[in-house]
Amino acid sequence: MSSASPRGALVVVEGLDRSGKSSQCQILVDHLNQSGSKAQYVKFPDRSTPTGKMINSYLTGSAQQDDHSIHLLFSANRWEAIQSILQMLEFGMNIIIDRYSFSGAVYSAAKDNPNLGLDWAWACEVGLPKPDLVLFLDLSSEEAARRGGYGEERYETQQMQSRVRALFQDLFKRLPNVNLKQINAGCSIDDVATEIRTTFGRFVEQAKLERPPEKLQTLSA
Ligand code: NYM
Ligand code: MG
Repeated sequence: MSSASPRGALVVVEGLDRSGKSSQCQILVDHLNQSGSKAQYVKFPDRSTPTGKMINSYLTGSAQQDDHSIHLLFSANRWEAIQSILQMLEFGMNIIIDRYSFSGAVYSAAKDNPNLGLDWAWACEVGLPKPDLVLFLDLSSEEAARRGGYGEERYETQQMQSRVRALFQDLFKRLPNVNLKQINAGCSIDDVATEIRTTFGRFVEQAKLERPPEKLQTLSA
C-alpha cells in the first residue's frame, strides 16, 4: 500500500452503559461501508481473547479480581489489539471503536478505591494510539436506567453510572488535546445517528491524519 494514500481515521465512541454506543457504532460503520469508505467495528473489551475471557468472568460475577489487576487486564486487552488496528488504519480502513482508554480509566476510578485514582488508572493507557475523534454519547444515569434498566453485570448500577458520568467529564478536562465531540444521546436513535454522521463528515473534510497516529499522553494537571 503506498503511503501516499490516506490512512483510515481512528474514531472512538464512549458513554455510559445503555447510552446506545454499540448501535450507533454499527450504524456509522454500515453507513461508511455503503458510501464507499472502508470501515471496521472494534469493541473493547474484546471478550474473545484470553484476557477478554478473564474480563468476562469478572464482569459476569463468576470470578473475583483485585481492582488493580482487573484494570490492567482491561488495558492489556487494548494493547494486544493495537498492532492489528494500526495495520488496518495504514490500509485505509476507518476504525470505529466501541469504548477505549476513556472507559478504562473512569470505570476503575469510579470504584473509589483510594489507591486507584484517575492518574493511576490512566498511566497504562499512555502510548496507545490517540483517537482522531472521540464521540461522547451523553446520557444521564436516570435516563439510562429508564431505558429498560441496567443488566446483571458488575458496574451496572445507577450509583456507579452517575460516578462514571462525572469522571468522564473530569478526564476529558485533563485531556485538552483530545478531539472530543459531546453528543446528546437522549434523543431518538435516528437523530443521534444523523448528528454522528454529520460530525464525522465535517471531521473528515478537515482532518490531517498523522502517520502513524499520535499517542495518548499523560493527564494535564
Ligand atoms: N469497562 C470497559 C471497564 O471497566 N474498563 C474498560 O477498559 C472497558 C473497555 O466493562 N460496564 C466496563 C464498562 C462496561 C463493561 O463493557 C463492559 P460493554 O461495552 O458493556 O460490553
Ligand atoms: Mg454494558
